Amino acid sequence: MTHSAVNLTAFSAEQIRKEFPILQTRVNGKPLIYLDNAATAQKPGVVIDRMNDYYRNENANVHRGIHTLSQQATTDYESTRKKVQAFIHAADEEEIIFTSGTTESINLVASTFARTILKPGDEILISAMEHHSNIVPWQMILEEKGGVLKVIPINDNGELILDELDSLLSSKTKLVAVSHMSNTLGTINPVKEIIKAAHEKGIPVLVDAAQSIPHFPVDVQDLDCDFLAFSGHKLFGPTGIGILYGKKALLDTLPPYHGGGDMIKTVTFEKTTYNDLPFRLEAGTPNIAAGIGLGSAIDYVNSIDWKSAVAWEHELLTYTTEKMLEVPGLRIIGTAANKGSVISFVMKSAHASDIGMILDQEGIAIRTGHHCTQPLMKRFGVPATARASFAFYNTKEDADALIRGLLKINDLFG
Ligand code: C6P
Repeated sequence: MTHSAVNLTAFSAEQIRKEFPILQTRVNGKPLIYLDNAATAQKPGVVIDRMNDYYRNENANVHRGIHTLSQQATTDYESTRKKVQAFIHAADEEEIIFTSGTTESINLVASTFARTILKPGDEILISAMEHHSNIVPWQMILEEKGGVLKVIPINDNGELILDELDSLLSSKTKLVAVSHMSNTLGTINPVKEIIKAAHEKGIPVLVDAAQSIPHFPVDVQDLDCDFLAFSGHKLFGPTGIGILYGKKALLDTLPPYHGGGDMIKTVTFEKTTYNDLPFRLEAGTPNIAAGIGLGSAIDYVNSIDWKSAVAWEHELLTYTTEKMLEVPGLRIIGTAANKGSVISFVMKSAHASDIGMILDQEGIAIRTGHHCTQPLMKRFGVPATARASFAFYNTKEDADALIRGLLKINDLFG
């Protein structure tokens, strides 16, 4: 992705951050500096207000009621499906399935698609940098079916070693599941290339877009992915709502996921017939407020200058990386050539949890630990890292405060 053509002076993170109420607050007596966006992003006021408005003025169940409020709630909730379709450029509205988040989206594919097709000895291919959500559901179904998990290795920069892809894609491979952007390393993976290679052998691909979706445009038709999963809460929307995109031809073949209301056409004690897509895969009352909130978050993201936002995050990444490399004893884990705005690091002077605690006293929120990527920690020979992750509302002043905090840690522990 090129960033040079964008006029960054016209993009004002200072202006944008005013729209996020929590970014005006103080933590431990200091102005909040929020650098834990990979865990969850903050929500603009419009999203919070929209959800409040639903509960105050519109609250009703969806898809069921003939009364005005239910009709209104259904229209508003379903409008999010259309917004998501446009946002990721899906060919059909029925390809958008509401779930509770990335984790549930992946589990849905494991419980339906993988459960149907896997035979003993079959393989699922993932990568060495996957989040536990894109490892464990596959392990569970492979254990049940007697299959094998295969892993694309990574180099010391945290980039996939794609030379090995061809030999890893065998006649036994039934699915490839790979992250678009690593939550721990920031690496942006060449998923389009992986999808092309897998498709040449007739193998479908699931993309874990939990981290990519808030940072750059994702076009499912351009990628040609078969499934794609993401969470609303990382896209400046609420928790409890996520998306599974699937190609219609594939989704049509899936058995139901959960049984219950909304996913049926007719029920008798002898036999149940199932609803059409997308409802067949969405049993029970959904998280209506969160669905409506996600629609509002997509409207919000569509209203900002996306190209400049992408470029600004890249600028923040470069700026912060350069300054961090000047901090004595600090090592960055994840130095891929193509990286999103996530920086994992370790320090000689302090353990990751100490780094997190000292920064917290300064009002700076980062994440510490294994980031739900324990195999990746093992690969890099570290028990944990500290991780600063940026969104377009972060500023260079935020980065400067982080660096001051890290230097203070060296003074305290060094
Ligand atoms: N990563 C992080 O701090 P859920 O929890 O379902 O919204 O998302 C799971 C998930 C799946 N894949 C990737 C690449 C992710 O980064 C995450 C969530 C957060 O890194 C919380 S562990």
